[in-house]
Formats: sequence, structure tokens, C-alpha cells
Amino acid sequence: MEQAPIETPERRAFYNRIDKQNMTALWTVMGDLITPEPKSPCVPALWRFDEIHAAMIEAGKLITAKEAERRVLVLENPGLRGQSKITTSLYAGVQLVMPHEVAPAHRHSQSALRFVLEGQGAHTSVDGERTRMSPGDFIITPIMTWHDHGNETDQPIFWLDGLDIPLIQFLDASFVERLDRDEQPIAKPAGDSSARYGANLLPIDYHGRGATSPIFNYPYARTREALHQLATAGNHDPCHGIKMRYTNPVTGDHAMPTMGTFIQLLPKGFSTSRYRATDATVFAVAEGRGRTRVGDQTLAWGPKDIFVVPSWHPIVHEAAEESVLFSFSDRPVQEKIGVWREDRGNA
Ligand code: 1HN
Repeated sequence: MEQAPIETPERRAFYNRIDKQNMTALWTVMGDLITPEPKSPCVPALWRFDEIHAAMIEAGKLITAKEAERRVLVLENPGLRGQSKITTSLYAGVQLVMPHEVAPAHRHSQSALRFVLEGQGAHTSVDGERTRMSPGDFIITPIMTWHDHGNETDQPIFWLDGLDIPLIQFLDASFVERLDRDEQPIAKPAGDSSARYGANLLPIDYHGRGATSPIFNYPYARTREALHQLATAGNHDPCHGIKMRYTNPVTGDHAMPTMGTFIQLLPKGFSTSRYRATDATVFAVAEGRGRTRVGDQTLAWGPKDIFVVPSWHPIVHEAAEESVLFSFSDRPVQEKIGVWREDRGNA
């Protein structure tokens, strides 16, 4: 049934009667409930970093990180204004920590990821360990782990935050706690998780803790080196160029249970084959320039710009320069429940 059955006076009167009893006739709404293809109010959109940057510097003068708890400008999808969503299921924002500021410790049931856009040497502490942040680093904060951020350098630091807030909201499973001091105690030396879990080794009797990767900083230097090596080898995927996913080394699954995270290299002049998938995806430009055609729209991007592609919208990336794109989506959730789908055209 694609269209609702016609309304007669008898039917209308019946609908009005049952409406008062909190009931609705399925056949009047069924077409909106099960659509032949994904149908979403989420629309394609792009935020230029120079515009984000200017607004954030203004925000930096208006409020401290401490007073704000997190000084973030939320990137709201134009089709979902007022809901703090960049896609139907995901949240994104850009965070600024000014020199000598602290964003105080808290923990929550939402998972968070950071992708560093600009600034070098500030730190984030997660679950008793501190890590330095550099551009392109991908950093995760697992469910209910204490985290605080600090900047002891003389330059502001900016990063993209991605959280599964709308998913957790949908499930009514949100909890947050604040620590009684700004910074959590540091119990482990810097580099501990990276040595313990991120060196192609695991402690002999370690079998993982929760669904999130025990590595919490995937440094750009190592990621970039791998991409470079793979680009040299060739064999680019027609739809993706060289595209890799960040993994949990304990399980081989995605690094986080609710958000899939990806990094891809597009060679200079590369144009991808038309591709669509059911996971609406947020992209951050780590390097390069180019454009992404989404249906009949064109999103022109440069370094540190952020853009979003809704579910099932066909895309073509065209790289004017060698480019590196970070991206994240709810793909792990869709895969777990068996609804994730892609359409590679004929590629
Ligand atoms: C949060 O905890 C952070 O820890 C950033 O940096 C953004 C947005 C909503 C709720 C919690 C962070 C957030 C957030």
C-alpha cells in the first residue's frame, strides 16, 4: 500500500472517535511508517572551517570552557534544527579549549569521539591516562569513562566531537556524573594504552572490557603513514579510493559500538564511482581539496571543513588535490541489527 485508503465521512468519524481513546488506524499512517526507501528530514550540508573558527573565537571571549563545561558549537543539520543532531542518530560539534583552560571531568553513557582539527599539544585524559592531541588524531571516550581536557600550550585547540547522543536519547538511557574536581587523577603513564593494546600485542590474559577499543588515541602520524603506503601500492577501490576503518584490536570490530569511524585517501584527480549506503555519514577533511556531489547538490570542501551526507543519498567524491577524509556513522548499529545496506552501482 503506497497511499492511504480514501477517507469517507464514516471513516473520518471513526478516526475521530478512536483518537480520543489514543488509538489510530494503521492504514492511515502505514505509508509513512514503512517507506520503499529511506526517507529522512536529514539533508546534505557543509560547514566551512573558517566560519566555524570565527564563531568559536567569539565564543572564546563570551564564556570559559569551565563555565560552559564544554565550549562547543553544535553542528545542526538544516533539516533537523533545534534537535542538536547532525544526522537522525548522531551529534556533532566543534570544541575549543583556549590556552591554560580546563574542560572539567565528567562521565556519561554516551560514547564520544574527537578528531583534532587545529592546535598541537593540548591534552585529554580518559580513564586515568593522559594523551597529547595533534591534528588528525582520532581519540575516543568509551561509555561511562571519566574524561577532561586541558590546554597548557599557548595556542587554542579545535576538534570535532562526534557523539551518539540521539541514539542514547532514543533509548532513554542517558546518565551523566560530574567529578568533585576539575581534573581526574592520572594513574597511568602517557602511552600506556598504546603500548599495551596498540602495538599488535595484547596482554596475555586480556579479553577486553566492554565493546569499545582499549586504544584511545589513534595518532594521525601512524594512520597517514599507512595510507601513504597503501596509496603507493595502488589498487584503489572505485567507490572509496583507499578507505580503512578504525578497529578494536581485541575483537576486530569497529573501535566503538555505536559509531563506525573511517579514514580514506583520494589521490589527486581521483573521482569515485557513485555510491550510497544506509548509514548517514559525517565527513571531516584532514587534508586536501575537492568536492562531493550528493544527488544534485555540490559540496566544495577544503582542509578542516565538515560535511554530512544523509542515508541512501548517492555520492561522488572528486579530489582536486590528494585528500584525506575522516568520517563517522552509525554503521556498527545497523550492521548488528542486520539493516545496513550499500549500493555500489556496478563498481
Ligand atoms: C561531552 O562530554 C564532550 O567531553 C563534548 O568533550 C561534547 C556534547 C554533549 C554532551 C557531552 C566532551 C558533548 C559532551
